[in-house]
Amino acid sequence: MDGKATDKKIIFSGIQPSGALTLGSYLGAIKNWVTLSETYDCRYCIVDMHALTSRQNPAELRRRAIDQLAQYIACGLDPEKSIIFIQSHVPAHAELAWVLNCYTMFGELSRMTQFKDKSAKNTDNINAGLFTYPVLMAADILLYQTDLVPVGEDQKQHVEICRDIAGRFNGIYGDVFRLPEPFIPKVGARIMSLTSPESKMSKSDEDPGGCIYVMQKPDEIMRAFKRAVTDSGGAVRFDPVQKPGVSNLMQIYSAAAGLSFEQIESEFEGRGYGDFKLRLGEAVVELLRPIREEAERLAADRAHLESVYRQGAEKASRAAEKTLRKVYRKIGFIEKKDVPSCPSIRN
Ligand code: ATP
Ligand code: LTN
Repeated sequence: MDGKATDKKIIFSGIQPSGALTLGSYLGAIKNWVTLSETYDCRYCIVDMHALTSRQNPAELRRRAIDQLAQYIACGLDPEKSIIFIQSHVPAHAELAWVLNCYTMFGELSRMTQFKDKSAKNTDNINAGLFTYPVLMAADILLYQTDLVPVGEDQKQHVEICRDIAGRFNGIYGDVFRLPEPFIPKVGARIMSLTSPESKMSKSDEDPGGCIYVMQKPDEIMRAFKRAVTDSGGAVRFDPVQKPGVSNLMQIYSAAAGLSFEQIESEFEGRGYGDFKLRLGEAVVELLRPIREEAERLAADRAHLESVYRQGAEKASRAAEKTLRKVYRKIGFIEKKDVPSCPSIRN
């Protein structure tokens, strides 16, 4: 599991502990993580350093990171099979990010959609970290010689810039980094807000009614679906242009219940939106119930969670340091194995 101990493909992904996990991130990313972890060599990260790009309350950030760890496990990730860790525990991420900053162009970062969206929304805190966010993400991915990055559609551009940076670096120094591919689900890649289906369901959404959270209680989930925006005409039919609200709900139902759009259309033939929303709410409640219950149980066992993140950091560091050492050698840094202040893990 450390480095490239097997011939299995390497998977890396992460989520910021900047808010509660949403149904969007579950269906767009984590659900795939669980499936992939059965066959591949996976690293799943809680990217707390990325979360700093928006202002965080320190106590809340700490609590959310540990809760997110419990939720990863409750979703079906097994720390014995996958490396599960917290980004700030592995300093190689910050170190490689600095190096890669020097191989990333101002112009290409200026074109990133997420930077444009987030800086338009947070005009009082357009910090340099928000701008170089994709470089830290590239470091996350490249440190582990990752083959596949399971993410939602919105992160595709970040994986592309990561490939560009890696390709540029390899072009100068030879074959240092493996070029990763995004791995995006067919259904659930872009779940939209329940109240404004033109924008993505997002944990930083100002309207909490637009979001379903993994840890939300059944009655709140049912209420949120009941209030979800639908479209004119009463038919449950998949048509993202004419019927964006209903089509989004169908995406959720399809991903949650494992049904095709045709099966959903025929199930609700001649029935109204009310019936559909009720059934959808029940399906999502049943999907999330075991996750919520298991996460609550795990969150109470702090000692276990601590041992998971400690072991995760140790395994991740070993793999990450291997790549970082190679990078330092290539760019012309003097080996630090003889420098006493460097932790032993680095030697
Ligand atoms: P923020 O609002 O702070 O940007 P977010 O809710 O978009 O956060 P992220 O932490 O950025 O969530 O995303 C975690 C993972 O889940 C990413 O792989 C992302 O692509 C995926 N994801 C997030 N929201 C959705 C969504 N609505 N539909 C599908 N996938 C999603
Ligand atoms: N930018 C991602 C989070 C993220 C990530 C990563 C995803 C940070 N580093 C590495 C995949 C691989 C997001 O979800 N907003």
